[in-house]
Amino acid sequence: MTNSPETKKNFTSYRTCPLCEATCGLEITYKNGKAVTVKGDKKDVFSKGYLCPKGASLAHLHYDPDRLRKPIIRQGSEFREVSWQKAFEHIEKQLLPIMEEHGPDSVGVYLGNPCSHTLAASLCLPAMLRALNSKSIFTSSTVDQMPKHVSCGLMFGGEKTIAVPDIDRTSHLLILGANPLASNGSLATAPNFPGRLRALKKRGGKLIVIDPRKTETAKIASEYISIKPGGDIFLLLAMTHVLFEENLIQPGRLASHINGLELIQTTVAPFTPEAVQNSCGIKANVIEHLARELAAAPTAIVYGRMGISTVKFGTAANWMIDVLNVLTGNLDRPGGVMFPLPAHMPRKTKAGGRGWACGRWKSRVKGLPEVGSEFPTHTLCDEIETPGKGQIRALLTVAGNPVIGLPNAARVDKALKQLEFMISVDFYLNATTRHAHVILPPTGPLTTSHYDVTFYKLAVRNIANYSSSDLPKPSDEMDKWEILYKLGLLFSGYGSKTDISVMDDLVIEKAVADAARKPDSPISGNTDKVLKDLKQYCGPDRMLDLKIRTGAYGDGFGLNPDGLNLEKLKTYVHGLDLGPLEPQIPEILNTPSGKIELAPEKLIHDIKRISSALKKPEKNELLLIGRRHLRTNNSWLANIPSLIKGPPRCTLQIHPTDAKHIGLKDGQMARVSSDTGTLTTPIEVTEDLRPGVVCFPHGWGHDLNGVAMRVAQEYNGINKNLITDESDFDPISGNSVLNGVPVKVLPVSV
Ligand SMILES: Nc1nc2c(c(=O)[nH]1)N[C@H]1C(S)=C(S)[C@@H](COP(=O)(O)OP(=O)(O)OC[C@H]3O[C@@H](n4cnc5c(=O)[nH]c(N)nc54)[C@H](O)[C@@H]3O)O[C@H]1N2
Ligand SMILES: Nc1nc2c(c(=O)[nH]1)N[C@H]1C(S)=C(S)[C@@H](COP(=O)(O)OP(=O)(O)OC[C@H]3O[C@@H](n4cnc5c(=O)[nH]c(N)nc54)[C@H](O)[C@@H]3O)O[C@H]1N2
Ligand code: SF4
Ligand SMILES: [Mo]
Repeated sequence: MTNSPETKKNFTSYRTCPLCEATCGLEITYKNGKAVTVKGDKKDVFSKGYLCPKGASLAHLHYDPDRLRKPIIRQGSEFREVSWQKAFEHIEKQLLPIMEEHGPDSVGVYLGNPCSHTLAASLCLPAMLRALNSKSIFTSSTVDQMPKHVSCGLMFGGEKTIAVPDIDRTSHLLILGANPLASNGSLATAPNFPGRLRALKKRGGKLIVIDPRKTETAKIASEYISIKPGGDIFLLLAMTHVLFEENLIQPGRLASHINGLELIQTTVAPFTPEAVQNSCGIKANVIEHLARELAAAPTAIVYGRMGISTVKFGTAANWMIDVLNVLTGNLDRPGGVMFPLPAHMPRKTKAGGRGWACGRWKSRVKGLPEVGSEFPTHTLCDEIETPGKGQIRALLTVAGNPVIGLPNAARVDKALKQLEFMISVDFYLNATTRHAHVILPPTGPLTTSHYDVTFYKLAVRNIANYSSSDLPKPSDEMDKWEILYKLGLLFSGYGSKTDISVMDDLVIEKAVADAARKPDSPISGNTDKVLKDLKQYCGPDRMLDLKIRTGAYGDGFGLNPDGLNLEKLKTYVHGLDLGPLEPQIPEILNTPSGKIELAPEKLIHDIKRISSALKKPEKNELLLIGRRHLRTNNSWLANIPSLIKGPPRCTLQIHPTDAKHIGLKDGQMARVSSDTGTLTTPIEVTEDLRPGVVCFPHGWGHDLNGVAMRVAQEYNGINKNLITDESDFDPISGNSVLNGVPVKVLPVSV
């Protein structure tokens, strides 16, 4: 059975699920040219048959009648279908004069989460952005994982040099603020994360979960420890303190590859377990026991995600997590946290490099530093609302729903309304895209090729798996890369009639030239032949072939005949297992010193802010945290009936003591308010929460005028970001605070 687009009607295909970070293999059966069943691919080298309800619904997404297939243009509040040519002509007519008159920065871009989940966006967005040349770039990273990029940038010299938990070989896993049983894992690509956690326990390992809520993951843990929202930085500093205090520092092989050990010791000195216990809500003796057990384990991992990133000290918490991994000798060793080496990247062969920098330019209105070549999303509205040179007058959103995903959503909604022009590359008419003047829908998930550029770089094994499109793309649909390149051509002044192949050729020529310039490149001096060899593909497939062939396992365009290329990879329909992760320090380090910078100045400087927070008197307030459900994907899978069914999930969870104190009973309606806004929601009383903490999911609130997602609109959910506060953020990364938001809860009658 091949995995290429089939002309026959009845067949089975094997492809990777693009919906979350886990990259599960799917087995899809087609009858009469239509996908009828989606199962887990038992032969998939990575997921081995596992799938979750979202993966099982992929065909529903593909055939969803509300999913847009053709471009639509808005006139007033009405959208009408137009041809692709008309849509691009419209953009040319409306957008180019804005760019010409006000400069490229007047066009803002918001890139949403699924941009990391498609081959086309991963490989073709950069060229489109280069063509636009705007500094007004925003992405969902600053309501998510930006703190991790910053801490890794500063410590290892690369924002994408992220060490992932080697969960299959560890004996001790300490999880802070992640709930992989619902999320399937993040910055840790591991299909069947739940199964891998159970296997860890079965082989005698220990799983500890630290979270303000006794989550699904906490419930299968060996030990669950409840923490105050935002308290992780104090806990982590104190654990490090204990390691020094009790002579438990044992970096092992890493000892000769680290800078800043003494500075870390003096930095953590004041953070004794006794000093922090009130601020993190964990007793001093428990903190000591956590540190001692971590140091004693033969192999161990400290791993944290959303719950430690979307808080006031998110960057510092991510930093201290890796400091703990280094000090216990667990960074870059099997069973600890390790750096993947995916097929589409070359192996770095020499320690050291240019390092990582941020703040190279500042935002116009608030003077906020650029981080990772983007500005924090919390300042997007400032840039749209504030007149002056460089004001954002037009916006392009690609696979994003900022009206639901960003804090102070009501302000975002209002700001988008005032734009002179807005384009959305998206296949739903949703809370955000209803503001667009043109929506350009990419083809569905079964008519496009796939390879996880982002997530194989974060996978707990080195894996490569390519999926061709299962079905031929209908002639009147466009793939995302084609849309992006067409926009790129428009931005470069080529005109709406110019063929996509013009941009495609320009992009591959640049990519080949760049690849040839890299140290140890297998193709230097050989670029003409390479370009000829790449001719069999176009778009992202061609980029991927180049990356794989010049990558760590590649054929080097003939230099290493047994090596990998896309053609070969295609024959591994169940994926290619390139083996367990291997140590890569020091070569992988890109810091100017060639060492791990344990104590970067920016982060040491942040200790002042942390110390003053430690000294602040406690307020008696309820703190709001978030939760994810296995059958959601942020805001956007809510139109799939099989994912939406069941008891209502959009409830405010509250501890019985707090409920009693407020006078609320299970099922009653409550009004939740913050400095930003108010929402009304049913209450769910549960002992799973820590007293003083309430919990509400994000991603809801589709029932807005103009949305065309019939299933989602009927669901009685409300947008949590009506009450989160865009002015609260971690200044180091610009990341928004979405967990630990102070709120008041009252019965609705009051
Ligand atoms: N089913 C499903 N899967 C998803 C998604 C989805 O929407 N639905 N979204 C995907 C995306 S975009 C992402 S980024 C990942 C996120 O992946 P995860 O981070 O694993 O997911 P969350 O459920 O947000 O887990 C965060 C946890 O942090 C806890 N928490 C809150 N505040 C604190 C705190 O101050 N300290 C500590 N220690 N814990 C805290 C919360 O209770 C929660 O259990 O999930 C991805 N997978
Ligand atoms: N309060 C609170 N807010 C949060 C979070 C939280 O935990 N709490 N989580 C945050 C996190 S981690 C994230 S990642 C963000 C997510 O926020 P966003 O990334 O802004 O939006 P999503 O809700 O993921 O919606 C994705 C959009 O992409 C479209 N889409 C899906 N697939 C494709 C595709 O292949 N191509 C194109 N062109 N479009 C596609 C969908 O129709 C939808 O409009 O939300 C953040 N917001
Ligand atoms: S866990 Fe993620 S990748 Fe696997 S089937 Fe579910 S949504 Fe798809
Ligand atoms: Mo995310």
